[in-house]
Amino acid sequence: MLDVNTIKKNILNNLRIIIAKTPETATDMDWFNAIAYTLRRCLTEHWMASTHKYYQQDTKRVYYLSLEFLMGRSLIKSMLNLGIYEECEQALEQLGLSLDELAEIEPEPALGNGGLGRLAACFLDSMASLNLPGYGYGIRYEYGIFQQQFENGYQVEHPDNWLRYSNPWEFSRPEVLYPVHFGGQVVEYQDEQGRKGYDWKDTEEVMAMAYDTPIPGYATPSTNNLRLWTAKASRDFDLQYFSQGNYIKAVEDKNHSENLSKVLYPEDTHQMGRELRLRQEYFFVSASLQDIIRRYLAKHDDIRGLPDKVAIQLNDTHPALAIPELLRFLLDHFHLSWEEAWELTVRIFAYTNHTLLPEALETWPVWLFEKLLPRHLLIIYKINHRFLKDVSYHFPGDMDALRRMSLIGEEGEKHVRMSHLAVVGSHKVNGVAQLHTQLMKTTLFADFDRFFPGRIINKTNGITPRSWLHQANRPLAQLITQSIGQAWVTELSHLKKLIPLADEQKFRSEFREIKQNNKFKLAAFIKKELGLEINAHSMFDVQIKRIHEYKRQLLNLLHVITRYNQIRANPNIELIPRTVIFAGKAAPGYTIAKLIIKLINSVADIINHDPVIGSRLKVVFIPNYNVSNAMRIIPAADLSEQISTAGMEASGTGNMKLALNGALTIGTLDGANVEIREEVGNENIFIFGLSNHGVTDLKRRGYNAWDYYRENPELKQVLDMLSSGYFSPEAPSLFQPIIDALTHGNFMVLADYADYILCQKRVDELYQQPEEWTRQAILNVANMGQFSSDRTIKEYATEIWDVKPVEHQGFVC
Ligand code: 26W
Repeated sequence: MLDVNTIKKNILNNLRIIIAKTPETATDMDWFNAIAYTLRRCLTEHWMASTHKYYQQDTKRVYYLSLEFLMGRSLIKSMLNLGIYEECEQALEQLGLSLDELAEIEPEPALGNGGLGRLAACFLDSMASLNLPGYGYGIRYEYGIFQQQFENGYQVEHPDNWLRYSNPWEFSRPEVLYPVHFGGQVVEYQDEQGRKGYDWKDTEEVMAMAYDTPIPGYATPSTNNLRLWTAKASRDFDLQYFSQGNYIKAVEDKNHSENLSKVLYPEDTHQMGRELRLRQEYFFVSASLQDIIRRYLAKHDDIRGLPDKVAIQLNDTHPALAIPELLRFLLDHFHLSWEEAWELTVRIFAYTNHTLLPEALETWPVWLFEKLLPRHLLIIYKINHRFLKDVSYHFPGDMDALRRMSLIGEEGEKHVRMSHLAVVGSHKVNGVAQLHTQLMKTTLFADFDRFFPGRIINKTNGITPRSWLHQANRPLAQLITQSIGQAWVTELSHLKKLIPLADEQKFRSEFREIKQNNKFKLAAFIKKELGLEINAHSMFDVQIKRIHEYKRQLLNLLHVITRYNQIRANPNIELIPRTVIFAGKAAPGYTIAKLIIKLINSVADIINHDPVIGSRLKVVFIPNYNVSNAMRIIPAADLSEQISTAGMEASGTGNMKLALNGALTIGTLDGANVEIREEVGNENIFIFGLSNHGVTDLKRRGYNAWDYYRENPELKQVLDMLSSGYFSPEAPSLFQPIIDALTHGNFMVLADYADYILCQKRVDELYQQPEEWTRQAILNVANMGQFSSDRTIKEYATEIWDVKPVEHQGFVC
């Protein structure tokens, strides 16, 4: 294990030898890199030992294919996982450096939009920590999710050039290079034995080059690999123009191919149908499969054994092209029969669904497939043909079932339904929370559940306690460790031992003091970044997530305005002071979501400057929500807003992070909230609003928003203020589209308003009793064991992947 002196020596050495600077001339970035290289050396030792072990033991491996990985920063995480955080802190102190300040230098790799990408990062952490041989595969986008700034209250997107100062955690692998083909045509031929075959030719070629990032487990030498692909122009391609003497054209085309991995698409929950996106999907899937098969064949000669050594998880449908791509390899390169190839494929793949929203379901026009991936289209047709034959055999005469279940949709322009492809080509399909899975089985995939009984299963999401408590909330982590030992970091169910402590006054006051300190820290950050003074003793009421109508930031805002009106109507009213904190990005093309941001900022502007209101109510929108900001905000939250329209949030994972850090939840019975309530008990959570059944019923009966408007004077007042331009005096009709969305929309905001306001009253009442509030907050922490991603990953490993942990020897360094 590294001691303080060795760490110091290594840092100084790295500064000289790798960075070529002296301590006198080193910038903060230089110091950061020198420290990163010190840690990296140790990570690499473990990494190579792990890789060696996997080869030696010829273990089955799992490959997590995801177009998004929201990893967050690595510096502190590496120190904690290696168990040398204190040593590093001391070493830096002796060098006259501050770890906290240097950690802020690291650009955050933000290669994801939100929940789906962050889940992938938590899963990688759990796989490594559980000693499972799990590899991530994705794209090394040159630009991650855009950086959000506000100009005049409007969201403005800026490019996220995260690689500008190079990235000390990655290893480029110029030798790991695969060709990926697009376009061309398919020619049918017969071989000498008279068997039919297909030749995909005249294609354009792009090269995929690997970059590897070690993923260390916690308190184990087990270290896995995240392999991200970058697009490189193919040599062949260049030569064609060079040989014609057209140098400039050759260079232009090089750019064209390399654009493939340029930028992450910033839409979640809205499929845009852009050609470049489909190219990205195929690019990373094809390179990953070539790599997986190469690794397998290095040790085995019979491709038929592949499912014994390989499990592939599809993170949503974005990598679903892996199914026809594997079939193509097996058929066209290994010349297996269709039956054999299909059997292997289904045994290898499993698919996770993350959303039921129809606008988020991926479909691609058949013409685009024909143009980019003609061989894959033929394969998909064949899968479909055989599948529908089976369906008509099992459901004779049910023509409508055939239409509904087909991999090809015929409404409008003919399109490939990626979710149907993923369901048919996988042996297991999972939802991400109980309610979500149940809805998958009864609505979106009802036909498939009948046809493939037992294929659709639930795997409730989880979060890694290493990032979301041990790292993000060091003081609380320390208090917990002092009280119940440190086993909770890898066995989160141990938190149950905190239950009796909730009744001890001393523990409660220590717990409360930590929360208060976290709030002071967040208040200082807000002051520094936004110049806004907030009352750190007020209730921190937090809603942090992508801006989306179904997540209902607007419902939260209607409550804020209602409170504002209450204070204005009765300036001496004694109300629990609140600071309502928002953070989240809107997709650049999602007009109404962007207007919601503007509205929050406009409301904040009026409320925060109203002298009548004082410190009783403040609204803060923290810009550029990302993993680093989440780690600042979550430990300071008192109240967690999880208020989506019931049935619409697949799971949510922010709900788990906030509860794990001692916030109480106000929420609807949606996603994992349902299970959080089961764990913490109905008396320790604020549930309000329509249930999923309530929503469906109301939709069936007909939802008339204006009824709620007419019948509720408080609501009427709020909506009238919005439509009369109270919050936008310079442009009175600015927020009219929001009124329209609220009154015509599908999200039942007004139907839940009254109950939400009542529920918020109960929140206030409880907050007035700090001892009882703290007791409930502790019980929330104590009962979050279920939501560790370790639990989730163990379930995947046994019920879907059939992979087992690998024994490791002790730490190498
Ligand atoms: C094709 C455009 C697109 C891109 C991303 C559509 C949909 C997505 C994701 C599936 C959206 C997403 O991140 N879903 C979230 O997944 C989390 C992890 O399972 C859940 O906790 C969230 O409830 C769900 O919204």
